[in-house]
Amino acid sequence: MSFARPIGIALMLAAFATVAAPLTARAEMPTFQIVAENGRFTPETVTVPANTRFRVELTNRNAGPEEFETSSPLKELVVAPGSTRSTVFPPLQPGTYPFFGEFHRETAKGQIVAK
Ligand SMILES: [Cu+2]
Repeated sequence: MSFARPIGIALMLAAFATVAAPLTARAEMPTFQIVAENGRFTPETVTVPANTRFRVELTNRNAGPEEFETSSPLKELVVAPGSTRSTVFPPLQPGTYPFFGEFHRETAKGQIVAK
């Protein structure tokens, strides 16, 4: 059917216009995904640009809640099992910033390295 194609394209463009604005806004800030699973974080080392705001997005695949935490700068992000939440970090000086999982302190450890 010859008319189906233009309608399909129009629908695609409409859908794209709806989705494009939030995607563009998110793209402006570097975002780093961390997965909590089996009481650990993956990856355990996250390299971020120094002196730049960035977002950490934590997905929790543990059976229970996890709290992603850094003491410098102070950040606490509680994530329910099966959920993803994010937090924005301020610009960091070059250096290493440890993080840990409050609910799996022995095993859930990592570091943000700002370069
Ligand atoms: Cu805490």
